[in-house]
Amino acid sequence: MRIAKFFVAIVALIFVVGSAYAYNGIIPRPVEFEKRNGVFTILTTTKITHSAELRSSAKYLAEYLPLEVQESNAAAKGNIVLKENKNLAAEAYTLEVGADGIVIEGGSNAGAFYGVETLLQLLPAKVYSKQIELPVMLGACRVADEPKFEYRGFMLDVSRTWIDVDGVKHYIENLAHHKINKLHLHLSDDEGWRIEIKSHPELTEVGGFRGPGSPVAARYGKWDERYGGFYTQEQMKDIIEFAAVRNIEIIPEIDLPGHSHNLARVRPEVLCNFTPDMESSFGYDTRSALCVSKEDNYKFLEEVFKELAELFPSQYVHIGGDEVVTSQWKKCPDCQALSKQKGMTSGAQLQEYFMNRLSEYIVSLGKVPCVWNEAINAGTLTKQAMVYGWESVEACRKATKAGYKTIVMPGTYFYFDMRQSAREPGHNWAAIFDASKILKFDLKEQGFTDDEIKNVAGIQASFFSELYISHLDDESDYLQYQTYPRICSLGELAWCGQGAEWNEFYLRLVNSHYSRMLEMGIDFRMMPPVLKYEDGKLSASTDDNSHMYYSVEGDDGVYPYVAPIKTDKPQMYVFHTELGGARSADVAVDAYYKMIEPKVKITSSIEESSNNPYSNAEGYRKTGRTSRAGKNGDWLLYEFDEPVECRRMYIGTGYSHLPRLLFNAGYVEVSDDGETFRKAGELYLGAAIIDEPEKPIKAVRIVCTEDGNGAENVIVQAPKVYPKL
Ligand code: TNX
Repeated sequence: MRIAKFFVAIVALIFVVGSAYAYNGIIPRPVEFEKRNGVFTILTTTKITHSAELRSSAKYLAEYLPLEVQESNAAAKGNIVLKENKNLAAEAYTLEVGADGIVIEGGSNAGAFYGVETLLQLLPAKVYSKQIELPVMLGACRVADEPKFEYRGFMLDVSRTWIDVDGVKHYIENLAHHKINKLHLHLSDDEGWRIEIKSHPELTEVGGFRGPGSPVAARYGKWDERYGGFYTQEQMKDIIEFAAVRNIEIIPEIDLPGHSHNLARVRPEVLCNFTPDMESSFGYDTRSALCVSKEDNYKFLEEVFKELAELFPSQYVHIGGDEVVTSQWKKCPDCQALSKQKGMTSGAQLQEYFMNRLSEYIVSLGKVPCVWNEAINAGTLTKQAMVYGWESVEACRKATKAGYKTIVMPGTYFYFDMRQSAREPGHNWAAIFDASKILKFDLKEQGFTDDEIKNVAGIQASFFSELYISHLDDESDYLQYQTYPRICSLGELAWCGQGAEWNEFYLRLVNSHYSRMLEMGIDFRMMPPVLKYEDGKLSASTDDNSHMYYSVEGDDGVYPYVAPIKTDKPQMYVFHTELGGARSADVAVDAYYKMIEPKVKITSSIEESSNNPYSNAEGYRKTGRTSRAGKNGDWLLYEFDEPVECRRMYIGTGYSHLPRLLFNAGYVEVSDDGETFRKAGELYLGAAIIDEPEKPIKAVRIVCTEDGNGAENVIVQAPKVYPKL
């Protein structure tokens, strides 16, 4: 046993020493990297010289290195020289660091830009703070590099959670450091319209905000405040320019004809011609899909897209097409008449009629219409459209097979709103995965044939932000925590065409890239510490030079972890690591997470839904639902057969991971005899946590204090009961 362990340690050591400096820790790894003898010293007098075409990349470099920039074709010694080399592909570059200077040759300004990005990675991480002090010494080397995918994208949902101009710019800056070259902005959704349209100012003036005072109900948090924002066209031009300097193209999306609840609240005339049943939502019209039979809708959308096509230089315009509630069209006599007249038999065909009409218009503007993968389900969508495959690998393959140019981004590998391990925040509908899984994505291994691969236009990841808004006050930034280092893996995969072996990549990440990200101002996620309980001692370890901390159940303190903890109750301890703004998830031994399921009866002032009775939640496996939204004075009562002794009880409305379909506001009451109740706190995001109750709990009641919430009903969760440790 001992010998085996020793052997493993030696092999690991050889591995570490052998590969710690693979590619000099560059991410994404370059095609060729050769270390050479000698050094070059960048002095305060060193100049950046460039040919005329490369001015933008030269000036960009000077943002990071405080050096004079000079336009010149003479390759003077001792300088950093940027020149164009037409023999290289547009985004390809070579970078040579020699005793005489640094030469970057780019196929175009874009290639030179990536040469500059690689040069930054060769410098001390401090360079990313834009405050590096010269002189700086640099080891000689030669890099030759080019990307495999022309389209290396990332999508940011600025609708559910508003991200302002500076936030987007900061994000763009860091995407560029990872050699991503497309930023797809999800500019509209049910919860907000984020881009100014001059011919229809109401879209942003009204639809840019939700909550009190807006026809659009609050959602996912910030219930008591007017919440939102939008980009004026001037601001967007500024973002587009900022991105262009960093070789990033901004692709706008207006999500249609579904996900349009916001638009429908601002312009109710876009909806279908029937009066919906609004009893359960107290008169609030929750419909989200545009009517496809109204000519005025096409006229309106043409006005919108005409402005967008002029504003965004990108060749792509995304028109959405996901998750349309087609049942709305079934109730609309006009949509039904259209369907009949065209000989259609399904909602999918009606959707494609809509997408085709819009696509035709987009094409007439000289742009490529882009759609989510559902938009080809009926098989009638124009082949001029480009498909974004998100639902599954199969959906991506289906699009490529049908002959569509396709952006491959199945949620199982590329949705960075998925949680990174079982107990971290995030969605889980597609998968639970961390940065290591993305590197394993391989088109061939996923079954794509050579012909299908020809239609793969690129790779993209996305961050949908419905969970972001309720995390805004967290210490570390949720967006960055969810997306880094997963974006490091995305950059590696999209640039190199294939991922890397995780252990090798992880060394580049930990040994070189963590410190770069800290200087970039990224609050990234680190791998959780590994816990071991042996011989009455609980120990924690990490492999990334981070600092370990622990807390003890029932005690508010957080303590640095310095040595194994002697204890017979390892389940009392929760650990995490920190490094600057970076953080790992919390971890404890399994017993800490154990829950009990005491027999409970759930009743309410609101009638239960017949499909989802409250007994679902009593069974601890599924959720129940009310038959309508909650109003002031409504209550849910949880009565236990026997008083429950526990250290914590969580009673929640809404999804457990997503604040939706809940009591927006209210309080919780506890009883130890089932008769008399005392207030035990306010609801937070629809839920109550009762910590360290003094006596066993016989019953809990949550009381709603706000009318309606723009939803049709309320989800009733099973209680979560944590036993005493
Ligand atoms: C699916 S992806 C959606 C989004 C959600 C996301 C959550 C897509 C085209 N539609 O509306 O935010 O899942 O992961």
